[in-house]
Amino acid sequence: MDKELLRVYFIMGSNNTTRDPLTVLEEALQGGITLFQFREKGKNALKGKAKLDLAIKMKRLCHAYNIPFIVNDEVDLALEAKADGIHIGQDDEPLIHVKKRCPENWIYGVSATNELEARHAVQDGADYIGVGPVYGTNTKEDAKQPIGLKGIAEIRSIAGELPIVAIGGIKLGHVFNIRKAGADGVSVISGISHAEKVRQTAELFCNYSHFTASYS
Ligand code: TZP
Ligand code: MG
Repeated sequence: MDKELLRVYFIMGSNNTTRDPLTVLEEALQGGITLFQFREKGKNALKGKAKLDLAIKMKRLCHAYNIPFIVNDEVDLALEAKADGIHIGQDDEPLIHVKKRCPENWIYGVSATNELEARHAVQDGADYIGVGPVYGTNTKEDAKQPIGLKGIAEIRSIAGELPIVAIGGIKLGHVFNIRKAGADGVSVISGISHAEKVRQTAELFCNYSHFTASYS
């Protein structure tokens, strides 16, 4: 995959905002996010048809802005919504199984917290690795201990040329150091979805991440 897609990877489900999730997504798209992941889980998450309907609406919105639409964890939902890719965690169906029942041209992302998990993701043919949590986060209830910038740098050296994106507690002020530590971009939930001005905040994440890339 083109690692530029990871520059500002926005992730959201309906419970990551008190506003209309489609409005929030559209503002983030207007701000220039480069990839989107639908992550509908946790308290008050939608189920069944309501979840699929929102996924399809979000995919259409992403496509109107030429941005790929990725689904978190749920392979069947990703297939039904005709997504562009899937992101799986360490507790989900293994990547090699997932790849057998999904299109070859999809984007396949895997989460890794340490070097061993990163090594497996590379061996299993991930297109990118989501690395974290880098900082503390309130968004994911079962988040592991933060790995910091050092954790990013360690996984960068394992991943070789494979694109990596940092996740977990990322705010605008972190972007420079995260890129310097070797990540190709930032994955952000609350830093964008809870922002008072979503479009402007997404735009700033894009500018900061772009600036760091050209500086380093
Ligand atoms: N995986 C590791 S941390 C995290 C996920 C899904 C949550 C990130 O959310 P936020 O609000 O950007 O800290
Ligand atoms: Mg998962």
